Amino acid sequence: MQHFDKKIFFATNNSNKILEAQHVLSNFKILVDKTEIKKVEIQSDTLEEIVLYALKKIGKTLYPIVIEDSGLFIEKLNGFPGPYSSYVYKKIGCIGILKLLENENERRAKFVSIVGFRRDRLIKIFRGECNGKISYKMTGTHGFGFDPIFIPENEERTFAEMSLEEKCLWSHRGKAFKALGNWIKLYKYI
Ligand code: ITT
Repeated sequence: MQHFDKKIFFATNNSNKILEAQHVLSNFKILVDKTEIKKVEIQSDTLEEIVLYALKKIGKTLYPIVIEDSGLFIEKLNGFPGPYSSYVYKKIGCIGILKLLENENERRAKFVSIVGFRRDRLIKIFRGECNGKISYKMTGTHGFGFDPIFIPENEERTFAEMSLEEKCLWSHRGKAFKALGNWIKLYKYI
């Protein structure tokens, strides 16, 4: 049985995000629980703005809340889909992205994750990035979203071919939640 000292509440509809956050934060003895609090999502060109707006909308809370906004930024497509990744994934999926990059050798891309923390009036933002490239075909069955077409730097496998533990070592979300964990540990904020 794992022992947890602290607990934070994650406002998200994406259960994979909760699993990944829990994996990273268990190293800091922090338990992650889902909350029914809604993440109000505005459309914006920056993930930071989306996260800050949502954190402000949550209002003052006694317990610590986190939210996260992430996106896939493809170099050749001038950063598309970026902050619109969720919508684009629902509309065209991995196959649609592969089509947009058909016959294209410049396939560099990066995932970005912005994690927002709020407790009472205190708001903090953490950023994680993962450079890589878009594969030529979908491979792997793990993970979610664009995992089957994203190959992180210094790897030959897509995120979808890795275990959750391996993905979190390199991933944007892994880095952002690790930064949150380190900050909580340092300042004993919860
Ligand atoms: P919440 O807003 O409720 O947290 P969401 O899935 O809608 O959940 P985002 O608005 O942050 O999350 O959308 C980011 C999208 O980018 C997500 O739906 C995926 O399609 C894609 N994405 C982000 N991180 C990813 C990852 O680690 N692996 C694969 N795709 C990812």
